[in-house]
Amino acid sequence: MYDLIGDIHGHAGELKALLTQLGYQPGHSGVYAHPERRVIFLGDFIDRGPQIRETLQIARGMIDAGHALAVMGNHEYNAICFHTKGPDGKPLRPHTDKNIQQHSATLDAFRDDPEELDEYLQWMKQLPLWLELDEFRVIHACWHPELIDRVRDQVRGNRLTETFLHESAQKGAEAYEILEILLKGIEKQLPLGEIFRDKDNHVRTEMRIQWWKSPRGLTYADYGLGGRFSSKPLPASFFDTYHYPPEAEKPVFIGHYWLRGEPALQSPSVCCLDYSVAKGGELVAYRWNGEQELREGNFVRVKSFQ
Ligand SMILES: [Mn+2]
Repeated sequence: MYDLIGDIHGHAGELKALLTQLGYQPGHSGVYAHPERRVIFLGDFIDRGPQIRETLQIARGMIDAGHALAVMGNHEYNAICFHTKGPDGKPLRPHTDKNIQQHSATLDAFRDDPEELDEYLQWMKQLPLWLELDEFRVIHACWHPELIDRVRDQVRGNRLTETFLHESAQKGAEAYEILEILLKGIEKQLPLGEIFRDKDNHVRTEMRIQWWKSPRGLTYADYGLGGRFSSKPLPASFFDTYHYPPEAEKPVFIGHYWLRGEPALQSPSVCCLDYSVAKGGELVAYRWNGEQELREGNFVRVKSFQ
């Protein structure tokens, strides 16, 4: 049986508290383990938080010892690109002020040991982009069967190859567009004149969407994520947008969306476990006991120590 754990972002204290609450205990080697259960981490181990090295140490220790699995988050992907040079000698992710700032907590955490960071980056590179188990699916931001098939065809599996990584860093390339969706979610361009303000009050013309809902009959407010949207109905041009059916044969677990408040299912078949521990929220797990129908009673939570 599995316990799925959402985005940690360097909050190792909360991670240890959550593991303890779930019945995992550190063994002789200090690796957390449970006699009957394994953890699945949903990605985004790094950036933002105060204990990034310890978070990586705990997660990697559990994975290496067979007590956990994990998928890659967009922060791991960004870090890999930040520290990998292209054929022109420039980093795949430009070292702009914004990109440095987003990654600064991790850079600071490894300031005195760049070799250790290097080793973790190699480890991050081989994290699967998704997991398909017999009973459920796991991905950081968006389960999209057609795009997953395309990646699988190109990389012959579920992990980044050097070729795919380099292609994915070229804006506009197929690999770029695919990884954007799988690791960051689906964004839709709004019709002309339709704008909204995000949480930082910036005017935006693209809306991140709730891909677990069919857009037909919904308003912008029903369908958008991460902002205050109008209560006007969505235009017909949105109706053919991909959605994961609520009656899908397998549930999907995701992280990524900085949710707040009382944990709840996104749909009968989609469960997001990112409750913003790095912004004063909670670190949340879903305790999966073999059920095909997800239950809201199965969330386990630890409040942010901030
Ligand atoms: Mn994320």
